[in-house]
Amino acid sequence: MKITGVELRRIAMPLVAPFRTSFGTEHSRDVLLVRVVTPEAEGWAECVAMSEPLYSPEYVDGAADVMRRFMVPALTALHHVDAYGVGQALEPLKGHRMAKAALETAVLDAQLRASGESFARFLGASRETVPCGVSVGIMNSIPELLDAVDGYVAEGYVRIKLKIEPGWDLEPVRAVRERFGDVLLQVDANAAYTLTDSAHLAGLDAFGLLLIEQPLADDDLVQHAELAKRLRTPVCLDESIESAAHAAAAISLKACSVINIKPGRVGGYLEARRIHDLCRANGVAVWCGGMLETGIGRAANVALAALPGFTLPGDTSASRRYFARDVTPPFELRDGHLDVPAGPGIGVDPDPAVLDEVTTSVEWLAG
Ligand code: NPG
Repeated sequence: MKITGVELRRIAMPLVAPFRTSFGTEHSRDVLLVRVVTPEAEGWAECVAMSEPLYSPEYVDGAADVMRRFMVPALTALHHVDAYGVGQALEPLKGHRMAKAALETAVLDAQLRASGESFARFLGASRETVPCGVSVGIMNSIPELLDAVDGYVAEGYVRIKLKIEPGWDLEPVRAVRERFGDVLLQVDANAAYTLTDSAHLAGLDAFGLLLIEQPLADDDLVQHAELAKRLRTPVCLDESIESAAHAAAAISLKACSVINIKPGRVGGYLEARRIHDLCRANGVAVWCGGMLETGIGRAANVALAALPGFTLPGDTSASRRYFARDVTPPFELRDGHLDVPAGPGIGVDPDPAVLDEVTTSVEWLAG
C-alpha cells in the first residue's frame, strides 16, 4: 500500500464520571484519532496518550507533534508500506510508542480491511467473546466506593480492579472483599509506592487478590523483584513494560508473574503479540489493559484480549462505563463478556455524525 495521506482528528469525549488515579483525575478524554488513507482502503486508530504526561512521558499534543513532524513524513515517503514496515520505518525515532502504535494500528486496519481479514484472526485470537473487568477509581469515601462496585457487579463485570495509593489501600480493599465475597479482585497502584512500603503492602495478602499492579516506579525492575519475594500477592507490571525486551528482562529477574499488555504503551499490536507469545512460553499470565478508549481503540483491544495467553479478564469494559455516547456503535456487556468484532480490520466504523459533533480539530497531512 502507498499512503495517500493521514488525518489527525482530535475529539472531546466527556467521561460519565471522573476517574481518579494516584497521579490525577480525568474528567474528559482529549482523544487523537488517526485515519490513514490508501488507494485500497482507509484505516482508523486511536492514540492513547493522555492530555498530560502523568501516566507516562507521552501526552496528546506531543503525540500529534511527533506524528506531524517526523512519523507521517517517514511513512508517506515509502512507496509501499504495511504494518510491519511501519515499525521498521519509525524504529530510528526514539520513544513515542503511543504515537507509533496509533500509526501502525491505522495502517494495519487499512491493510486488513483491504484483504477482508479481522484483527482477531490476524492476531491469532482463539475466542469469540472475552470476559471483562472494570477499573474503579479512587473515591472520596468507602460507601461511595461500595456503591460504585455494587453497580458494576450488578452489570455483570467478572473482575473488579481498585485503584490504590498510600492512604487508600487496605481499608477499601477490605471493605470490597467483605461486601462482595469471592469476587475476582485486584489492585493498581500506578507506581505510587516504594520498597520501604513492602510490609504495609503485605497487608494486602490477606484479601486473596489476583494481583497488585505496578506498585513501584516504572524503571525499578530490580526493586519489583525484591518486592515480589516479600508478597504473596502476585506482582503485575504495567508502566515498566514498554517492549518485549522489557518483558524478557522482567521475567528473567522475576520482577513479576503477570503482565498487563496495553498496545499503545508498547508501540502497537505487533509488539503486544510478541509480549503475549513470550509470556505464554514462560508461563506468565497476561491481560489486556485499558486507557479509557473509545470504540475505535476498544475494538482492537477486544481482539487482542481474545488471544489464548490472555488468561485474566481485561480492563475492556463496555462503552457506557466511559461515555454517554461512543463514536462507534457501543460495546455492550453480555453476561460479563464483550463480543470480539469479526468484520474486516478493527470491525467497527465511527459514526460520521457523532464524530463531527465531538471533533475539536482536523488536520490533513498529505502524502
Ligand atoms: O478501563 O480503560 C479503562 C481504564 C483502565 O485503570 C485503567 N487505566 O493505569 O491502567 C491504568 C489506567 C489509566 C487510566 C492509565 C487513565 C492512564 C490514564
